[in-house]
Amino acid sequence: MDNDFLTDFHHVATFGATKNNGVDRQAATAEDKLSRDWFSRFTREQGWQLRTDSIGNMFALNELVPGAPYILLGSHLDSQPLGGRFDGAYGVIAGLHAAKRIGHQLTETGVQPRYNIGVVNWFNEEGGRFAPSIMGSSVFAGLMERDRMLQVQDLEGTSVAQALDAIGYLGSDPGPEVAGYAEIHIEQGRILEREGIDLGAVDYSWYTQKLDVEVLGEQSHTGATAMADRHDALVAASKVILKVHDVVAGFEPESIVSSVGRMTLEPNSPIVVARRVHLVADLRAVDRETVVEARRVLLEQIAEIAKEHEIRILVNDFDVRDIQYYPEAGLELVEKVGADLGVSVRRIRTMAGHDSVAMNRIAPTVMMFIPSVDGVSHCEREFSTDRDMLTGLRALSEVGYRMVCGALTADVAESGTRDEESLVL
Ligand code: HGY
Ligand code: MN
Ligand code: MN
Repeated sequence: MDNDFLTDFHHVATFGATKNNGVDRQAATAEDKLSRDWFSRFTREQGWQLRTDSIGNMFALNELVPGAPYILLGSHLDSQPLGGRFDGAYGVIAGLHAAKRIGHQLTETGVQPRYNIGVVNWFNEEGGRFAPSIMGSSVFAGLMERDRMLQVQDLEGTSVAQALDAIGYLGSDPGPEVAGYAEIHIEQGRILEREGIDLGAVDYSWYTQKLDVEVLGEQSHTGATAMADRHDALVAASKVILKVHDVVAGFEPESIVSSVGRMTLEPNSPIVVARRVHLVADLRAVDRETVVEARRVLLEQIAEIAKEHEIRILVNDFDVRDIQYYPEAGLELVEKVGADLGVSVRRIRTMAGHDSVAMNRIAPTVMMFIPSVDGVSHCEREFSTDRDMLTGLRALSEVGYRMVCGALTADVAESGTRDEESLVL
């Protein structure tokens, strides 16, 4: 079974493969279609039901208990541009193989499960082509409005709806009723590797937001316009980019991270002073207060830059994601499974966003990490070992099996509500 997983994992990594061992499989591209078609084939080969909903989320459903809700395992098959082959894809392929193992285990043991088992490939978790990120799972969880997301356009002006329709994955199926969700993912950081730990049990997610910055100067001739007459949007934007980088110096080391990752320039001619620059800044921190204070400092500095260059700079907040705490029962479940499997486990926060952050709002959710070599991600150098992937697959299979049999949800059902004070809703 391990080899089946590894064969599938390394096969899916060929879809959108780049020459430096990465993948470029952005949401609803032809490359994404290849991975979606593979997901569909795998589902049908198992005799499971395949559903695609109206924001392109795909569900592979194995109905064990007629009419019962599903324990969903999953993640996302889309990638960043020139991204890594592990981010997301590992969780979807491990989810499929874990669901297969769970089905076999139930048949062999004759245990009557409480719930059904399903696997999900969420649409556009990455947000590289269509912003915001974590889109498909957020629409599913009711956190983003589906029709608005279907109209979101990429830089070429193609909408989500048009792109999904073009690859044949603009569905209309209802999503499954969910009793619980479990996701396994690469850590995308250095902690597990540095401490030699096999598995991370994610206990909370950092506070994050994006800043949409529009720098509006005046177009003019780079050769004929006097310097005193220029209102150069690119010079002002460059100062904003540096301020976004430098703002973290005002806080505890590694308590906040920030970068501008996207910049578009108009008219982008070598002989024209730029009239407009559009930037997206990503701010994330251990707590809300730190992001709010960093944002306040940046808005002040941006106002000064606008005044100095006699131009307008418009700043809007978006993709704001509050800190979230994963249920204590789920953390204990991962720790118990780790002990039973003889793998080391530690609790760990996530700085990156994940589909589990959305799902944690609507169902008891478990999020696990395996080590990332050198802690890198969203780049072709992203790497995790086969050994660590197989350890994670074993853990996901066991966690999923216990959830299908009622763990986590049974505790939740008996306690009436989830550990509310630990969840920020
Ligand atoms: O937003 C995130 O952190 C994820 O990588 N899309
Ligand atoms: Mn991811
Ligand atoms: Mn990612």
